[in-house]
Amino acid sequence: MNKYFPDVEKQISYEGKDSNNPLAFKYYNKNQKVGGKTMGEHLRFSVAYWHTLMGNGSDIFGSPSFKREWHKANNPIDRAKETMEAAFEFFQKLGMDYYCFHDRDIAPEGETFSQSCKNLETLVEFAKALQKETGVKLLWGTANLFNSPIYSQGAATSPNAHVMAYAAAQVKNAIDATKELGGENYVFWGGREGYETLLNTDIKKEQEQMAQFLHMAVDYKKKTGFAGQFLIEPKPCEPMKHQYDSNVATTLYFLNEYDLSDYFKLNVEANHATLAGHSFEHELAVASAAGKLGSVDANRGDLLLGWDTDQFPTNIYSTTMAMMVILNQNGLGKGGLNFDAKLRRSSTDPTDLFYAHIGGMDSFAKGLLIAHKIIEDGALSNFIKERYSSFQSGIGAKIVAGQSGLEDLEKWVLNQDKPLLQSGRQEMLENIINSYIL
Ligand code: XLS
Ligand code: NI
Ligand code: NI
Repeated sequence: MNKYFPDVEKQISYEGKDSNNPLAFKYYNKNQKVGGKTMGEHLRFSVAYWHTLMGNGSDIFGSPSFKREWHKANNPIDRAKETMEAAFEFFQKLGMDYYCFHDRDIAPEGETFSQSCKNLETLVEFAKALQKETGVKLLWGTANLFNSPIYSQGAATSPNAHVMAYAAAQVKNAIDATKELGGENYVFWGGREGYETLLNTDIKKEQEQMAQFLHMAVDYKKKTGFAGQFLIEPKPCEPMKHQYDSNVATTLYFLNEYDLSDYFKLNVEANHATLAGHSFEHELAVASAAGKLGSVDANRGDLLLGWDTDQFPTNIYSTTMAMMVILNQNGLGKGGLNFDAKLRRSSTDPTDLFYAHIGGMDSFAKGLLIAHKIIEDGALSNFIKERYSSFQSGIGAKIVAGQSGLEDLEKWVLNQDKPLLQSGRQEMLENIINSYIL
């Protein structure tokens, strides 16, 4: 396929860090072994269909600015098919193994619900053939439950039962589409599941609805034998003021509270972490500590802008910290690193999509190499182990074993001198990290 990206003639290749070819990888060398796995297996990169294929450069103040041959056909089905052809040409030229979509990205909404379902079926068939031809796979599918005006007061958490039912029917079809295409995961992102004002909202009722909605999805997954992993993607706000899955810890609590924990993992997005007032690595680490880090939406925000700018990741410090969490939990399993990221409105050419993804992939590849070395050398883990070593023997071991209560501890303390505190050595450790990065 060579139609929509004529400026990129052949597949992007790895040329090493001294190359000055802007259309080559400097660090991402797919088959290079890092520890026991190849870079490709570690990183499992994915293209986000909505930004990369559907993005047109418009924002709330401005009209479309991108030139896209695949957006030109008048008939919506023809346009969707051409967009998908462009997608697979892009995936192949980039050497990308995975992609992700919303139902309404790949197939246009019809006049009626049943027409929308038919459109989706048509495009799923089309995608299936292209996946077979190219070997590109679906990392995850999802339903767009935020664009249509009917969802303006929530989808699963709408005050209107008909709307909740409509969202459920849409999710059923999106799960079917994901299953048909061999999707390895299915994502729930609740952009409209939240509220604007307490004056018209029953929080408890809405959260119960959301739980019930997710239980219905779990039942359907069991019934149909869909083997993909269900993922929830937390975000604190935007488009709603308060979103129920506001960060990792809140989402973990919600899953436990409503007996959903066994069926879900989390899809952690960098820019959602920072919007929640956390760092990307904090959210990854909290999810990982609970055994629930399933996949990642790899992007970055801008700390000077208070919204989801969805920029391509370029910060090596951040990718290093992220890859340390991922390597320490032995990878993402079925998950991957999905570039939920978009070009700036002024980056108007299709070739800019290549520069953006190459930069993101190289940043994570470099982060992987650095994180692997830090872990292999025990540069942090030895220090951390030593820092908690007082729990390995004596009174510490007794506490861990649950063998002492408050009274025993008081008795023990009364016979001791004051505790001796050791330095946390933060600055020294920061220097160590820099010595690996620089
Ligand atoms: C929006 C979300 C969205 C999800 C998929 O902020 O990141 O794109 O990843 O619905
Ligand atoms: Ni996302
Ligand atoms: Ni986002």
